[in-house]
Amino acid sequence: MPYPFIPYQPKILDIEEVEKEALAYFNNINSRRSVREFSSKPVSKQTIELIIKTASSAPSGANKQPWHFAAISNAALKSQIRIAAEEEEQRNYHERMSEEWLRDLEPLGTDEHKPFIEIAPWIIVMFKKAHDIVEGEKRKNYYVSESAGIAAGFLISAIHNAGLATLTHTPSPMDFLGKILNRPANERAFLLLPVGYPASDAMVPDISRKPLEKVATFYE
Ligand code: IYR
Repeated sequence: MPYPFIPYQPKILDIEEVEKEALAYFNNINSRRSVREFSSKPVSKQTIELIIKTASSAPSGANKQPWHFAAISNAALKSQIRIAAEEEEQRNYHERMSEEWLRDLEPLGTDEHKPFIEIAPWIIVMFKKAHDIVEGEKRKNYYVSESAGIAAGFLISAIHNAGLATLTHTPSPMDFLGKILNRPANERAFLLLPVGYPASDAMVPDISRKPLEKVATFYE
């Protein structure tokens, strides 16, 4: 059965206004940095709900919205997650990662210690759903990684736009997150994102973005 179709009538801006908006959004998003040092200053649940609703408005294959967001402020759970994440990262940094990978990460100064998981007032664990279970039956999802990746992008931009900081942390393999959070088997943990204010003395590496000519080709 087709959906009923409804008019889509966003406010139409003229060319100059479009340019202005594009520039303002670029300036906003381009000031975002991945932050590893957080303040423990509280962030309201309402803010987290709005950020997740923004992420969940992302496009997805056949509009299946194949994701789930676990938002955790509970200190005991955050501590349990930190311990398990650091155990995986200990093995990643000291056994599993190749020399090339370690060399690539060295300038960023990352290591197996992840205090931000406990310090940030919230962590959001994003799960992707390979399939859904509807009334006990398996229903297919499509382009699951692409869809979840797009939603993660929306999530990160919503966090930044609200004046907060985050980091895409990947303590792989991440199966421990589904276990600790008691998630169903069709959900696979995908990213862990601490959310909060950056620490007042937070430092970030002085990296630069590739110039436009390196990342885009125009065919006019
Ligand atoms: N999962 C580790 C390692 C790591 C990997 C990449 I690629 C990064 O850009 C940063 C870290 C961690 O989260 O520390």
